Amino acid sequence: MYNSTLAIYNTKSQELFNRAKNVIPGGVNSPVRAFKAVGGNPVFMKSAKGAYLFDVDGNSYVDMINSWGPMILGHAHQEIIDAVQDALSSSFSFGAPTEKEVLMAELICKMVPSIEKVRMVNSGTEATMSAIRLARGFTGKSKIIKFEGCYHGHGDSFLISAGSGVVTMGSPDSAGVTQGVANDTLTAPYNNLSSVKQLLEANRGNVAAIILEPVVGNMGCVLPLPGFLEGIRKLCDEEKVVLIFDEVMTGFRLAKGGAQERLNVKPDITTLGKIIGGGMPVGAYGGKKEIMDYVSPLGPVYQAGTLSGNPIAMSAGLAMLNHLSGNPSVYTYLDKITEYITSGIEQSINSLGLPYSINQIGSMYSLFFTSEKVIDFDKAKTSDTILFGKYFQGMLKKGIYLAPSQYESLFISLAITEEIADKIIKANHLTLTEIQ
Ligand code: HOZ
Repeated sequence: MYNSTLAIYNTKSQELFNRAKNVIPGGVNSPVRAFKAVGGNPVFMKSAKGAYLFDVDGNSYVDMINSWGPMILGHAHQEIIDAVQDALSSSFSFGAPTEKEVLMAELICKMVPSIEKVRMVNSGTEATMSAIRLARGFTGKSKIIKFEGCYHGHGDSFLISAGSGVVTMGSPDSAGVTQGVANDTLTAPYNNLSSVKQLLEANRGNVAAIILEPVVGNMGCVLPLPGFLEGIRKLCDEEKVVLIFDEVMTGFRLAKGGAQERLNVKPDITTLGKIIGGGMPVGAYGGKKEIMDYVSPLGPVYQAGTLSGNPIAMSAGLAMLNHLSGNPSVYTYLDKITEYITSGIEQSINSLGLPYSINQIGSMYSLFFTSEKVIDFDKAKTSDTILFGKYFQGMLKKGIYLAPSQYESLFISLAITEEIADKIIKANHLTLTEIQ
């Protein structure tokens, strides 16, 4: 049977990682998974159910990342399995329109009212790349403003002062991005309205879009200060700039209608991913009709995809969104259980007199190894990442699987019961005691 007493070294995971390194760059298909920021070797997973991950060596872990967000109901939820199984025998892809795509678009527009029309794509990266092309096509302007430490996938335009894996790997400005592309990306510190004003003034008439995570998950979890999102909305209206909320992480997670519903600020375009696919590779971008009608075949902005609207992915996503829209108590529970966990951790921090801080909203949170209040990228970077690595390893040994980087948010799922939350709090307390 599975156990939580880990034999992390000389394991099947180690063996697989060694083989993987010969044939996959860094042994992984997404950089943060290589554990470079936390030491040790990645754990190779075999299966997952509910709140638990099971690795190839027979160890179990409470999952605190949930596939970086999508598994909000917990793993292998029966409603998603049934929907996918039901779809399988009707073929995996048509490259032609289906009813499920219509149902999906109708449901998204209902759940996120700022979206009047939506286009399905295959990942969050595709959604953000397409959204800025659309904003440029719609406005006829070329520059965009993004925020330091925000991450919008790996499109060239976004790999400037980027968070997530790029900062984890120490290269927030990626090699391979041309100077021309970099020149069109302006950056401002998050939560700093006056620097956005300055950028708009200095580039008047040239800024097509401002893109941001309304709640950041990619420099760890960072919340907008009161008035920040409202201020950005007002500036966009005054300067005729398209406001894009990247809700790939927060969409359907912080509320049925995402961060924009919870924080009551509406963007012109929203990008979505993760939860929208129920665990399958799906993304979407949508917004005001007048903007979305610029997308081909109606308008001049080209964007296409062989697997876009894939029937299996639509089935998984529809089951997920139907569950969330039909059960509003999901969000009350997620808020309550996450607050229970973070207040337990806070108690440990206070009782041990440690200089750490926690940011939390809904079912997203981060424990930062710094005494600074983390409101932007500079503050996030004051965290002691060596200590974070020890914390990560300590938690892993106790059967708790965290994001292997200080610069990522944790995502709590509905499968976390109070009993499991107590286990997480206890492991935190023991680990924080050990690593001092
Ligand atoms: N950079 C991604 C999360 N912000 C990591 C995705 C992954 O490794 O699966």
